[in-house]
Amino acid sequence: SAQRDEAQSSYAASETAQPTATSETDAFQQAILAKLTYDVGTNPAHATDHDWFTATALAVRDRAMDRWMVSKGLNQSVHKHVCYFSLEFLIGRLLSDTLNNLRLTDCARDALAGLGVDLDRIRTMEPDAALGNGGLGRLAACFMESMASLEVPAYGYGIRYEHGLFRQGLSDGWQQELPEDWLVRGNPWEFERSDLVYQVPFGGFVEELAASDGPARSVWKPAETVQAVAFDTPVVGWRGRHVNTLRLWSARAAEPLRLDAFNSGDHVGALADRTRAEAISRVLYPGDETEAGRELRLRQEFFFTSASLQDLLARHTRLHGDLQALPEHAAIQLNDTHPALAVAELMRLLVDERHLSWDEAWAITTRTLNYTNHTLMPEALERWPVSLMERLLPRHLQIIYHINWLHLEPLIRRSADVELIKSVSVIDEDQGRYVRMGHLAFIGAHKVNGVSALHTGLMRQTVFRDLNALYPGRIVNKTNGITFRRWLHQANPQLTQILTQELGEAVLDDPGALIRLERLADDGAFQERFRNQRHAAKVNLARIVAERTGVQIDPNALFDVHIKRIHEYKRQLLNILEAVALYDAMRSEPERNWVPRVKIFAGKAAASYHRAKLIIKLANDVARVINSDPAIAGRLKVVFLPNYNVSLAEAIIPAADLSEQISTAGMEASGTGNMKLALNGALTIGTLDGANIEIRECVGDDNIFIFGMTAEEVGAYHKAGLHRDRAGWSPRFERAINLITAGTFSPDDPRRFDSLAHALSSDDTFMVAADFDSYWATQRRVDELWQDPFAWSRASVLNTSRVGWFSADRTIREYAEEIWKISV
Ligand code: T68
Repeated sequence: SAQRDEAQSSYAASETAQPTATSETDAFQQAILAKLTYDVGTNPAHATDHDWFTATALAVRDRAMDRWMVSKGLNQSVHKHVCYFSLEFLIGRLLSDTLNNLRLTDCARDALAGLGVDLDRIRTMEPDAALGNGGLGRLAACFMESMASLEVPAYGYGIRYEHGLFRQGLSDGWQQELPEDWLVRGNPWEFERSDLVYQVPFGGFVEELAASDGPARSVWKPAETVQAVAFDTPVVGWRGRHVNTLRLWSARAAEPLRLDAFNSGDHVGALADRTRAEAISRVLYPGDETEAGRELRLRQEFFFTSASLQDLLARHTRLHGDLQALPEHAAIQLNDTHPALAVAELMRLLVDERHLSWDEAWAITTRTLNYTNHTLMPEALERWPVSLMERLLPRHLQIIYHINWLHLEPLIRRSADVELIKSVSVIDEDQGRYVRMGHLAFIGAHKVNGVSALHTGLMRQTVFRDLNALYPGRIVNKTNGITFRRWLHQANPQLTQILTQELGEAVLDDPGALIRLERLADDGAFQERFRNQRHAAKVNLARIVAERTGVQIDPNALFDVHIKRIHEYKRQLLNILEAVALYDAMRSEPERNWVPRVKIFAGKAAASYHRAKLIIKLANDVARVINSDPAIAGRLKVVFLPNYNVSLAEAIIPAADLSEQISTAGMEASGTGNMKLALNGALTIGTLDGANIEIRECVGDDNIFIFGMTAEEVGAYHKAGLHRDRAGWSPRFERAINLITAGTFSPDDPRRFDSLAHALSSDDTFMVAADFDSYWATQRRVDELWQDPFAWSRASVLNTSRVGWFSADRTIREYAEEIWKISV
């Protein structure tokens, strides 16, 4: 009822409000009110903030519809379109994004204000669409926005998970995974296409049918069929010029229930088949610690791959007829190997269902598919047990074997080295038999790409070395990018305002214009505006930190930010150890002129990744002790912000002074947070890894803090076995470890972190000890620069001005030109 009172008084306010400024605002206000009444079914007197959000989203969505229809027509008639296959789309909220791209933000703000409603408040009512884990899923979302903005005709294909990435709670500093429920209050952006349904078969067996007039035909007799129902979301490009479609599949059982069982009293069992079918689109990334979990994951992969390919073929047949022309009309991009079954499924659809010859089908498949690799870490390369694939997808296993045979046969014929044959085979037979999905994708693709220059080079030298020699030129680099519309214009309106004032509106359309900011880097007055804007963002973040953690932080301190998934290779542990060492140093030399610093961590650990969860607990334990120690007088604070997501990132990034990009060299394929932070004026402290290397090339050596071993040195270190030797530990590092193992931060359980310390001394795979001293020394250089506000601001401005190249628009243009052969 409090809410109702608030709404009522808002309504009263609206009656006395000034007449709105323009007829556009007026019209928009009427549209919102109409949505509130006719679609939400309430009125201003009773509307909750969420009701207002829904009404506003629906009114905004209407403004994109005409363009969507035009774009769809265009997408279907033009020469070629992209199908971006991704098991993840980490979208976040859409209201601000859509308003911004339609240039309707001010109009909506005024229209709502006239009704006594605050746009900034109701936009927080929208739940994040968290249909992804991290960088890979966010990249897909940035690419979708960028393709729409560049008017590249595209469909995104994925799964409409009912539950996205878990919500992270903290209980006494331990991560808790809580279910996420983004759809419970409805989703105003999507359109259910109840009659756009495909049948996705599973299991059963393959029958070989002898044909009188040719070779035998294979007929798959599946045991089970699941329906894929399409849900479409319009993806509005910059200035609303083009609108693409994100098509997500929801799983539905062929039969809603077994009525006979239900009527005979088995109310639960009657729904068992339905539950099993619908499990496919129930959750993002089902736990893969159990056999059942792994099987569900494979079912998800096949489900969305098959439905998407069927949809593409149906569209192509309807519009163009001739299947041979598919590669001229569509380019499929496989986002990692999760949709790699597309190689076998497209072959099956073309050969078994459309009766093309193998060779014709193979030519179409390999000219249509492309594959993006996002990791070279052996444990992250997807492999499926042959036995599981045989049970779930018997026909696909046959096709994969045949593909592999045709691929290996020339090598066998010329008596190639056995080791070579083993290394390029799609089947890994070293210990048990597995299908290597990366190899399958590689062989079935026209182009294979890495996501940064270093990563692509390592692809050629390591995992895909022999395949690269067999198929020279297939591997290309496409360094990642981010959409500036979300990560600058919308996440940081204050900075954007400064940019447009100085560089003109053109900077909104062309990130290349940012470089003209360089001339202001040394301008004291400009620097002050730049700093003021940053200060405001820091005050805002300090408020969020206080609300969510109870910790008070000083916006004048250096905000040192480490935000990303928690993973050993990303080395949050290295950062925490530096905090411990700094704390130790501050206590022993309290009189020194220490730079006030706030270390801000945020990120989720995989539910089954116990060591990563222990690192979260360590961060929280260290934070508690440091934050409450009067001896250091608040000069160091450590905070762990729970439930990191896209929306929280939008608040943290504009407020970051220092960006932690400290992965073990050679392990982070690219990183994209590094780009977002640099764009918003943070200085990077980082290793020569992933896109950090290219960021350094753009911003210049003097405006980035590089430390640690190179990828090559890490390789040599491993080879020499030095990571198993604690002899080289520095006294400072040793002291930091000893403080932790002495229970300084965990008096309730002094042994809590022994396993972490032990791992560092017996097998420091991630080079935490080896890189520590260099990291420490570099952090002290950071302190030094911070004490010179002019020099720091100069470097900060230069970061913003020099990273225009990392726009996803540049990346998408490169994909379009070199991989998709689509003119932009
Ligand atoms: C990330 N990968 C890379 N994977 O780690 C990062 N994996 O360097 C890169 O910038 C980014 O991709 C974009 O290219 C991931 O995010 C996953 O999220 C993932 C999910 C499921 C299975 C395996």
